[in-house]
Amino acid sequence: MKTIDLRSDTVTHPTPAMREAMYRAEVGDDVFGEDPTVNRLEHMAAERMGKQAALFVASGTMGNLVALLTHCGRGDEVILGDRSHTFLFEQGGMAALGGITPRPIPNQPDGTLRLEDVAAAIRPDDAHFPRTRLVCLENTHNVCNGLPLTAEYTAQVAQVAHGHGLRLHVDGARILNAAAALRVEARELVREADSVTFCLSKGLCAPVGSLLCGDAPFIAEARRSRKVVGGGMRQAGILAAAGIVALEQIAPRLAEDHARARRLAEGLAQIPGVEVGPVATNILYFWLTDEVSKTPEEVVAALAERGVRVLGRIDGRFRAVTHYWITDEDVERTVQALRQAVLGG
Ligand code: TLP
Repeated sequence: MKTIDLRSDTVTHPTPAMREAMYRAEVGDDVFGEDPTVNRLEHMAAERMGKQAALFVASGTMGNLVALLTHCGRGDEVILGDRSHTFLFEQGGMAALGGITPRPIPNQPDGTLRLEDVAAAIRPDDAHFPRTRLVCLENTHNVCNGLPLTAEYTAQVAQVAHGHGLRLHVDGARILNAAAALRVEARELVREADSVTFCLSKGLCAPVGSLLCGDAPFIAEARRSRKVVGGGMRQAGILAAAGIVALEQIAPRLAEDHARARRLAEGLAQIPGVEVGPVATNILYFWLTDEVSKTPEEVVAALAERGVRVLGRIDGRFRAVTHYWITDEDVERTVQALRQAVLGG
């Protein structure tokens, strides 16, 4: 029986076309800037995000960290959402490694930050305070139901940030999902942002890698920051080759994952005792009402016995993420499995 792994889109394995491209990749030493496949991927990524340049990094976490290290100096402060991945799930790397203070402000249920909250959090010039340097947004917003932020909203945040001499970074780990859901080009979503990270190794199926994009001087500086955190990779074209296939072949089909997430949500919502959050991309959250006597751990275990894996520990909610390897039949099987897990039988 196939295991239906909905814990994350990070579980995706590379496609046969990716493995073939990796096998054939032309490589060189990327620390010397001589890996033609990395150079091609960086060029494609910059073009896609409408920025001058891009930098291939090992992970989304590294992309965000390198961005923050490049935008900020020691003692500077960053305004970001209190439910953002960078604040919650990146080990406070900005503080640990960069001496940068996070200034979390409330994420609204749709993943946005209120413009007035952003403006109010910006520090005045006073020797008592750190200097506010940067605002971060997350698109799609992982914990906030995988919802996409619009181009208009991001431009408004950029206006507030730039109006105060700050810069704007977007953690766009899943920005191509946002673009597919909103039916716009990704570059529109980050037009006013100073930098954006996006990931190849989530819904795009590549085995490893993310890209940090921005203007050429910023990326030149980011290249230094990447090196100091040990991210200078050598014949990284082996990895970049899979990323090129991801952009060419997988990015155009992300809407299929979104349609399956919607169908999954509709099916799960039919089960008595199960409630489902809003779904706009490939991430969906569901939870159990009080009338269900089973604990979340029991439900996760009962699903696992039926070959279905979900995450069950995000604010008491379960998370299911659709991706390239999830079929229509898997969606049906998951609905049946949850029905049995919750209702018994
Ligand atoms: N998210 C992972 C887990 O860490 C939670 C997942 O399964 O969703 N930004 C966002 C918005 C992310 O969702 C993630 C990973 C990252 C950054 C970090 O990317 P990696 O795992 O490549 O360091």
